[in-house]
Amino acid sequence: MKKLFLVFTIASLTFVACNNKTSDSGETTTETTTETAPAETPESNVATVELNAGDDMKYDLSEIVVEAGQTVKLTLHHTGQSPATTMGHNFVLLKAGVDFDKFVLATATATEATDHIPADHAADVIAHTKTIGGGESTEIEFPAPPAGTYDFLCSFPGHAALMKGKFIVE
Ligand SMILES: [Cu+2]
Repeated sequence: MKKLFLVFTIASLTFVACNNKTSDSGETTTETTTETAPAETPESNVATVELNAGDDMKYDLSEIVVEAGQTVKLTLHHTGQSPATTMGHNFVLLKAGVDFDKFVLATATATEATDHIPADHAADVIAHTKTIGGGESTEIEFPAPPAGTYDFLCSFPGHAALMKGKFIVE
């Protein structure tokens, strides 16, 4: 965004400079010397992750790999039709060292109000999406944690047995 603004500013300045020139000479040659700024390098610092889950209670990825230092832009798509109240899905990324089974056990009592994140385990979570139903999508953005292997899961009650995977930061 900043870059785009800068390009715009340069473009504006160029335009002003050209304008002065033409008014000096009195000519109205609209020579469009669009001095193109160097092409913007693709945002390699963003890891785009598309994660799907349907009514079959499965993610389509069991492993997500990103690079340290990247910003993770993760979109979760619920490709099924069931509502969030009966077949809700989310994406929860746990901190390193968190006891997976203990966390899952605690999700049994977590409610929709907290997106099925157990309140007393909120500190175990690096990032999570909201819980969505069939046909919905949700997106989150977070900085990749330090290099390592992390657990991710759907914390809707009973789902983590099938809906889980490894989030690897290289
Ligand atoms: Cu789920």
